[in-house]
Amino acid sequence: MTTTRTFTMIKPDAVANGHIGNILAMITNAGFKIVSLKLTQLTVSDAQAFYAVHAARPFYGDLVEFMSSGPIVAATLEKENAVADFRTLIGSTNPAEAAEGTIRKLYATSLSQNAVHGSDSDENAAIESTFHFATREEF
Ligand code: RTP
Ligand code: MG
Repeated sequence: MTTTRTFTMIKPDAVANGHIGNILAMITNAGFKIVSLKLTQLTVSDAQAFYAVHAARPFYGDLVEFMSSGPIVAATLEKENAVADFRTLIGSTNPAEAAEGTIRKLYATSLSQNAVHGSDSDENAAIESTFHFATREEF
C-alpha cells in the first residue's frame, strides 16, 4: 500500500469558532493519519509567502489579512490518495456549493472564511508541509 501526504490548516474562523476538535475527529475518522500537528499563527509575510501563487488574484489582500488574523492549526496528513481524498472530505471552496457532510459544509462561514485548507497536488503538499514543519516535527 502506497501512502501519500497532504497538508491542511484549520483556518482562523474555525479555530475561533471552537471547531478544532470536531474537524480533527472528522479527519482521523476518514482514515488520515496525523504525522505533524501544531497550533500556530501566520505573520502577514508568512501568509503572503504561503499564498504567493494567488498574488495576482483580487482576493489576495483579504486572504492574507484573514489567514494572519488569528491562530490556525497546521497539520500534515498521510493516507492512500491523500490529496484528492482530503479535498473530497473538505468540499468545495464555496461552502454554499459544498456537499452535505463535508467539513466546509458543516463549519465554513463564507467563501473566504471557509474553515480549512487542503493542498492541491502532491508537490504542493510537500512544499506546504516543509513551510510549517521541521524534520523533527514529522512522524
Ligand atoms: P484552499 O487553498 O484554502 O484549500 O482553498 P481552495 O484550493 O479550495 O481555493 P483556492 O482557489 O486555492 O483559494 C484559496 C483561498 O482563497 C480564498 N478565496 N477567496 N473571495 C474570493 O473570491 C475567494 N476565492 C478564494 C478562500 O479562502 C480559498 O480557500
Ligand atoms: Mg488552494
